[in-house]
Amino acid sequence: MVSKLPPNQKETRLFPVLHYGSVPVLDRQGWRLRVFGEVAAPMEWTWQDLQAWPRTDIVADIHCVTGWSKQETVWRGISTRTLWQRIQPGPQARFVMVHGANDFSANLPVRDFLEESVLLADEYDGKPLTPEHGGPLRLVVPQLYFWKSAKWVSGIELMIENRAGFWEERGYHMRGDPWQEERYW
Ligand SMILES: Nc1nc2c(c(=O)[nH]1)N[C@H]1C(S)=C(S)[C@@H](COP(=O)(O)O)O[C@H]1N2
Ligand SMILES: [Mo]
Repeated sequence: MVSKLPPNQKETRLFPVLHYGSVPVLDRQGWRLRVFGEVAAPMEWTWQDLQAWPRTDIVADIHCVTGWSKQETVWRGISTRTLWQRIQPGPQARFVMVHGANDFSANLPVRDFLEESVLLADEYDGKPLTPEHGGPLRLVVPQLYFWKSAKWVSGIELMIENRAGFWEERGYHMRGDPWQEERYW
């Protein structure tokens, strides 16, 4: 059965590739995931380190603010809740800035970041995530417009106060709930 779409979205069966700038070439050897900001101690992990972490599978509909939605996309990766257990978040951390390549960033409330189905995904549809879709690692936040799902993630910054990310600075919504049509602000 096909689920309902948020207002003013159309289903696509393709998987459009959308981003600012060019696809970065990231080798897994030199890659690092850093957590910094409002944490007891900044931390970082190599690609090798992350291989020992448990994986979670999700099936989710994704919604791009430009109007396409793709239903039942299949992802595997690390639950943001797993990451959260491995860091020491400051008691005042309320927002997260996810940093990707080409100075991309996206801000979201900690509550959205820690929703059950939010992943740091390294597989799409049973295969390693391709560079154009954000490989080696991207965020997938199915409950918000897809621009919050930063590709080529290398950093996660915990924040006390909210701050606008890349598209948010250019007028996109600070939260981006597709069911409320939070496109711009
Ligand atoms: N690093 C980075 N991540 C990004 C973007 C970007 O420009 N840079 N664009 C966002 C937008 S607007 C969308 S719709 C999705 C598209 O992901 P896809 O190319 O895998 O469909 O990536 C999001 N993540
Ligand atoms: Mo988008």
